[in-house]
Amino acid sequence: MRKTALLFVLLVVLAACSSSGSPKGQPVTTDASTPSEAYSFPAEFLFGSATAGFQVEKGNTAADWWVWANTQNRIANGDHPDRGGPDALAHVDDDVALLTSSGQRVYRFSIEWSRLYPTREQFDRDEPDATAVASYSRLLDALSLAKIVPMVTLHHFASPSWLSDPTKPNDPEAWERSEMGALFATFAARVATRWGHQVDWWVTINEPLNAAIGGYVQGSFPPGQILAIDRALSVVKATARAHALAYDAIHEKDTRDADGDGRAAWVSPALHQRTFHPYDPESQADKDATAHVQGLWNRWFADVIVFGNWDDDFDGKLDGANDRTSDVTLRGRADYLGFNYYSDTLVSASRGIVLPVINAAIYQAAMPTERPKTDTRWDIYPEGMGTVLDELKAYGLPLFITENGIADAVDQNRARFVLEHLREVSRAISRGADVRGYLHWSLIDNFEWASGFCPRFGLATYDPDNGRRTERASLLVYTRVIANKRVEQRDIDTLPAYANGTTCP
Ligand code: IFM
Repeated sequence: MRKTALLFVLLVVLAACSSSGSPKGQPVTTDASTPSEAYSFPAEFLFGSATAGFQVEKGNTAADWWVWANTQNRIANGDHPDRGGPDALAHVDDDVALLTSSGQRVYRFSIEWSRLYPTREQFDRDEPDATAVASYSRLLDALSLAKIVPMVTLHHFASPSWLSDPTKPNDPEAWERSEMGALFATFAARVATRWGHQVDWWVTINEPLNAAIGGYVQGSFPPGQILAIDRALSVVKATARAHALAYDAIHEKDTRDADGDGRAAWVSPALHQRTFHPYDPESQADKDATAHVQGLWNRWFADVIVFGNWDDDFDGKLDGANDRTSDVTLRGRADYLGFNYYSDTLVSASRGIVLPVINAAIYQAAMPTERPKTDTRWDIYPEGMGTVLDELKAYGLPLFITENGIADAVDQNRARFVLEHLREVSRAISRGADVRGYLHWSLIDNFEWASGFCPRFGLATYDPDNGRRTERASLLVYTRVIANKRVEQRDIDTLPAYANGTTCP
């Protein structure tokens, strides 16, 4: 980290140490001369961080992503999850120590289907891999001992290779297989049966739309298809149905209230919410396209699982022959809405690759805006956090920010990024959003899918030779927010302005 940035971070920490309590959202005076606006959080608000199994574990040879990572040219720089990752299952105590020392009270991670059941035979006989069971039990026990609330994801992009064979891209694999949803629900039921006494917070499927786009539109995820729009849409539909099945399965099996809040299971997908703006703000066609894409991206899935409203042709209306409203097999399948927020999107009706069905081209990186960029060239846009919270508030459910973070290898922007996004969360709470928690992505640097190890999202990093963890300076800033349960405007003002990140593929 640069010396000047380190100095600023130290100043922030010292300033935070000297601050005093204030009512929510009220300006406070922390010393005689310097008034500072404070953005506070409810006492029970859960601060934490998130990871995902395939991104932090090693040796998951039964995952489709492992096969994919072994395929030439699929991962940037020839990276491979087994060469140089944080090896989380071998460093449970180290990671729990990171959580504990920073005061984090919730940790989201995934229990990997393919690690638990590496073969179809083991799945059919319900004979989970003993080492995998022991590893996840050890993690859950360590979290329980440290009084850290676990949030378990059941599908985070990776599928068992016995259900998803990336070497057969033209066959229906993974969510395209008719049996996948029911098998996923069986898996969910088994995990809930085994660990439900320790887990109340469940994420069924992570970012179902991103997985479909990655696999069938951009070709960066298995099965590597490009512009296969119909297949992408059928995958989105399959994941919505699979979520509903898994929701029911978890509720049937997890009847034990681990944290004593009166509810045994809180179940949601982790949606990926974004803000959207017209590429050309003067163009009516771009504005119309933006409204359409925003509705599909931010609301299609939530409308299905909350209201049972099924927009089969993705036209943004419920008037088609196969559209349905209030479908009892789908509605009411969310106890909270978990969502990931990272950045903004530009939408054009005519410029670039106009995709069928949505009739628009979308831009999410290296956008021609004035905003500062992350290492992955995403816009830094904290205001968007407030926008998506206001949008989701309309569903009338508790909200949980299941991911928010920044690729920032030199940690020059992360402290400001965390504070400014949390300021928006606090403001949204003041406007009436029922936000239960915030998870930073990520606890530790990890394998960023097709981009390999270049993007560094961690509050902490690690030595690839021995796995030793090192906290980044921004984690100290997050630690102070957690301790004080508030963000001070003065702390934000003390930090250096954002600098554009270095480029990762
Ligand atoms: O690393 C990913 C994660 O797996 C899903 N949400 C976005 C993160 C950053 O790209």
